[in-house]
Amino acid sequence: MMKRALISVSDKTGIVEFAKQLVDLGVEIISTGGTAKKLTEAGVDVIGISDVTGFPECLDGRVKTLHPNIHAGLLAMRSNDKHMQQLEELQITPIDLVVVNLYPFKQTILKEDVTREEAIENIDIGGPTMLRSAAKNFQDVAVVVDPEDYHTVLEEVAAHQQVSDETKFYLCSKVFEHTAHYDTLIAHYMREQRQATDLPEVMSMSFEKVQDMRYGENPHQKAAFYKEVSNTKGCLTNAEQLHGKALSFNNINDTNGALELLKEFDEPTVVACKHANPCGVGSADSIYDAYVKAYKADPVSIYGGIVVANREIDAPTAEEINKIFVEIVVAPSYTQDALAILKKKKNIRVLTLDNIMQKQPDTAYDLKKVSGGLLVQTVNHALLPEHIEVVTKTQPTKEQMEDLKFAWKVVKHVKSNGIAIGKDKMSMGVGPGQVNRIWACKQAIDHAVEHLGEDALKGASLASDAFFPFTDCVEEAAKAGISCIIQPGGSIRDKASIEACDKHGIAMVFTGMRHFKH
Ligand code: 93A
Repeated sequence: MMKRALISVSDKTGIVEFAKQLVDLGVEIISTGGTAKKLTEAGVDVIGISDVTGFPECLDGRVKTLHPNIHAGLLAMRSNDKHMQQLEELQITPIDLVVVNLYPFKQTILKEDVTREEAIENIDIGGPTMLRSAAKNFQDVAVVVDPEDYHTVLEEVAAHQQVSDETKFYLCSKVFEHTAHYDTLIAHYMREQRQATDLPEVMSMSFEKVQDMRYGENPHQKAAFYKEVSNTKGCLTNAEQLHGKALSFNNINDTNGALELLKEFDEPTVVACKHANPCGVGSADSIYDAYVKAYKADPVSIYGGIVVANREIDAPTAEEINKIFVEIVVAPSYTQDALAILKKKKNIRVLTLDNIMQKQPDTAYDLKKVSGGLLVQTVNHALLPEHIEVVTKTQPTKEQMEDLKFAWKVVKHVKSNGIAIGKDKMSMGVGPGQVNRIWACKQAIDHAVEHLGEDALKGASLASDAFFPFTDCVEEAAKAGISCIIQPGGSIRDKASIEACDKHGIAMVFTGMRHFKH
């Protein structure tokens, strides 16, 4: 039978109504400062917490409920005679229901210009302690951390004068999830405050659900999309969808890949992606020209693909996009006309993303789940080291150097083994995800020849995400007319590759940095 409830909430939504109904059901209510005030003002009878603890709330509220009269009342097992006898001796009344939600730590740290003091003051100590005490004793105590559950509790108490075992257990598991998440946020905040770049002994990151998805990578897999609590500026989790069906699991993964590549470019750029690999990339003075380049680079694969742009999309660009079927478009904004044009197509998904150029902070992690474990690394923000070295007799021209850097940016975001070819700020061919470098190379060349013609590669630049183990890629590049190569170097056969380049008059640059992406 439910006799006594303790209510102490920061988020006071619905609390008056809930408390009133509890009182009507014969439950007596204990409450802390602000909550007690609110309830009393609304005409609800409450017992002040100090009347139970025999102690004033002190230290500006830092100590309100941290008292054995509260915690013994929560932790005593009703089925344990010794426990119940001790409560009697100590004149402590058992508490049957705890309704607590915590100081708004998350909302506080997400505020602009929040001070450390303010954040720390919003670390709730007494609240989680009560939640945990009550949840540990779930067989006897119902514990509510989410206002969404008030309704269920009231219904059950109204019907049976108590909360069912099943509901109590459900509420208990919800509490431990909640307090774990709360503590994780605090731990994460502290790491950020000390700008920690080391990898912690335990990975206690936690994520909040953005949405359930209809299915995962395949229709028979369940899936949901979660977001980090902080550090999400410029991330897809913050995009706003203006048109079309909800994004699927694969849509999100692929769009994320496209955005990561887009963030490498400052000038107006469009990236077209398929299955998280770029199929067309173009940079130009206008977003229209950038799109045309990205399209021309591979007018076949872009079909049903993802297009991301780092400038506002205008009407002419929208008209171009609409000529084919594109699944997703993401841009910082759209002109009204452009949006109206894109919206004409039912099946396109149109999203805006503020801060589209913003990268994650250097303290962010890149996580890869493996069976039974997690691989964690810092994000790959590096592009090129300060000094790169031309290792051949032939030197690249200034324009070729630009092309090399362009191809290098693209290849960084191609699945390994990856090769990317570029010319005049346009990707020409991409060879992604091959188990053998020469295949990636041949594929990139074939790709270019197929879409742009035999002569297109004359004077183009080729980038390889990792070193050439043999001279075969240089030979293929030479046959295709490629004039410059950029690659990390570092193979025991580098000398042979350099000689092959010299033989063909190709300029080659060693970066000393590789960009595997598996
Ligand atoms: O400062 S606390 O960590 N110390 C406590 O003893 C304590 N007891 C409850 N915070 C404490 N609370 C929290 O106060 C609750 O979790 C709740 O969020 C808040 C309600 O305070 P009030 O009723 O004064 O508005």
